[in-house]
Amino acid sequence: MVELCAGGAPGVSRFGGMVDITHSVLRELDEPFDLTQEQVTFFKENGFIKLKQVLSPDLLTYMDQTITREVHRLNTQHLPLEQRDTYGKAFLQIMNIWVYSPSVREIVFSERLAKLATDLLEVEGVRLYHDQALYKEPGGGITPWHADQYYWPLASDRTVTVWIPLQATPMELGPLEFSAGSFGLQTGRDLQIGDESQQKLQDALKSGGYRHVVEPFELGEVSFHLGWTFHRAGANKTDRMRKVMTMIYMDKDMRLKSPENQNQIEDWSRWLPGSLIGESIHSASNPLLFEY
Ligand SMILES: O=C(O)CCC(=O)C(=O)O
Repeated sequence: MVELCAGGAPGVSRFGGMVDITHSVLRELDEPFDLTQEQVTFFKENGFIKLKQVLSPDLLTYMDQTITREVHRLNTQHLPLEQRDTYGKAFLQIMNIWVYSPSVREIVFSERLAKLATDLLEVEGVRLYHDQALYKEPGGGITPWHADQYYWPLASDRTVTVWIPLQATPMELGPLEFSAGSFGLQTGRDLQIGDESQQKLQDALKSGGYRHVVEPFELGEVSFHLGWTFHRAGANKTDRMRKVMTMIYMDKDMRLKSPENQNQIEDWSRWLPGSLIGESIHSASNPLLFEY
């Protein structure tokens, strides 16, 4: 593995040559990664997609070091796992890290990933809703079934999350699982993450006949899922942390809708400050990350 050096200083590549690691990995963040028409169609039909070899091992090493440092610095959850509720056991959740760290900002502002989001949503461009690191601790519990958009006061369904595991993620580490095509299901859209959403949605998705996609993630593989696609994750049965970074994107012309629950009221003031109901969102908290 390449030795990483801070601030663009030279490092030693696996082939023994001197390379400017930081600059070359950061370049990859902005280089385009093109999709096939089949991949766009798959996403449209299933509401999620898993894409292999989107990020190189060297870039992931850099992202792991950069993001994990901030997760440890910003984490405020110190209760033992057994004293937390189901949501609290699922992961350490550190949100909008780009605001606190210029290095994380460069990662979150990746044009490669924002263009992928734009192409999958089939829109002209995307803004950031917020980022979040989701670190499932050793022995951490399941992430219950849910749809993210329950939390968001956003007027259209043109929203997508990129889920980026910072290591290869075998089954025992708790990879993200999807219910293919479930973005059309209306049942359960009013449920926040918890024991009730897990139980009710498990039954509803099973009786609706949706395919449950449960697979490991290779190193470099990422997934994208729509805001209304139901998803979950298994427990972390290992003694290692499951490290994941996510970014939530929305159509660049997204409008704010009237909030429909308390969580949406809180998200409005937290992630969409100054935005007005019925108007398009363009605050400094929601930067435009890619546009054709
Ligand atoms: O990482 C997890 O366990 C859950 C992720 C998730 O729900 C999401 O990214 O929307």
